[in-house]
Formats: sequence, structure tokens, C-alpha cells
Amino acid sequence: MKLSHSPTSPFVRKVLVAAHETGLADRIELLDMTSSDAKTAIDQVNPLGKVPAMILDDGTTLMDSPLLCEYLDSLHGGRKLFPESGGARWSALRQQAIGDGVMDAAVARVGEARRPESERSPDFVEKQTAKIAHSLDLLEREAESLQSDPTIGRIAVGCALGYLDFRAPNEGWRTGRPKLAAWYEGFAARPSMAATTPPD
Ligand SMILES: N[C@@H](CCC(=O)N[C@@H](CS)C(=O)NCC(=O)O)C(=O)O
Repeated sequence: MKLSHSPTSPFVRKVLVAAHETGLADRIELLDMTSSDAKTAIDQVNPLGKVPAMILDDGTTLMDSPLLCEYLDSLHGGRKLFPESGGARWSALRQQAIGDGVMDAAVARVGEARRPESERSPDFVEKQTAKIAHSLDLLEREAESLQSDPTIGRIAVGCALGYLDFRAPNEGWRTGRPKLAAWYEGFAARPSMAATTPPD
């Protein structure tokens, strides 16, 4: 299978971390979407024009990181990243929604900063920053639920925090959130996270 890839996308990283955690990374060929023809190429793989997307061996295309990760999880017989049912499932999906939401807000903020200065909206940036802060405060209150084996929720939260370190290293998300910071220190040391660190 092929994965449309950008080395700085936290959503691509999420899929790759899931692939490493499930022992499937070697089966994925990366399609570089950072070349000059990238926009056209991305649109061909995903009509939504976003990375990540996947082309399966039979030509089927899948898009959106939750779908890609759940597809990968269906391909192995080990411990599942998506718990099958009950409270564990809803907790993992809820954490995934929060992690993905933080990534959405952080990516939007980066996009806004790239617009011509006269077109940038400080109000928009403030709103995205508030979404990130409120979500991290919630995760700090619920940090105990992040402990234990990786799930899709913990992977999404880990990739979101990694993206904040990558794009906003001086923002200090750890300040006032010691439990979340301690959890992330352990999670970031996992081989799956080390193998997918964004470039400098
Ligand atoms: N919900 C999507 C979000 C993917 C996403 O926002 N990708 C960004 C890169 S980090 C992108 O391709 N943006 C281009 C665009 O929105 O046109 C997912 O989970 O895969």
C-alpha cells in the first residue's frame, strides 16, 4: 500500500506511528507530496486535497487519518489500537477526537501565519490558540486515562503534542500541565515516535 506523505504533517505522522505500533510500517511505500507537482498529485489521491491518504494494492483510495489508522488496525492480529467495544473504545475515540482537533487548530495557525501579513487575522489565531489551550487543560485533568498501552487516542494526542513542540517550541505548552508533560516524555521515547520525528 502507498501513503501520501509530507514529513511535517502531524496527521501523516499519526498514521506512521500507528503503522509502527502494529508492525506494518515495512508494508507502506511513501509517496512524496512535497514536490512542485504535489498539489495535483494530492488531489488525484484525495479529492479533499489533504495528506494523508492511502492507495491500497487493489487501487482503492482511503482518506482521513482515523480511517487510515482503523484500516491498518484491521490488518494485524496483535493488540488493537481501536478497542473493539465498551468504555475503552469510546475513551480511545474521544482522545483521538481531541488530539486530531488540537492538530487541526495548530495546522490552521501555521497556515494563517503563512498568509500575507495584511491578510492575517489575529482574532483567528487567538481562537485556534484557545482551542489548543482548552484541550490541553482537559488532557491534563484526565492525564491518568493516557497511561498504559498505546491506543489510537494516545497516538493522536502524542502526535498533537509533538507537533506543538515542532511548530511552537517557545509556546510552553508544558507550563501548568506537569502530568501531561510527564506522560508525553514517556510516549515520545517510544520507537514509533522516534522513527517518525519531523525534520529540523
Ligand atoms: N482530518 C484530516 C486532516 C488532514 C489535514 O488537515 N492535512 C493537512 C496537512 S497537515 C493538509 O493536507 N492540508 C491541506 C489542505 O487542507 O488543503 C486527517 O485526519 O487526515
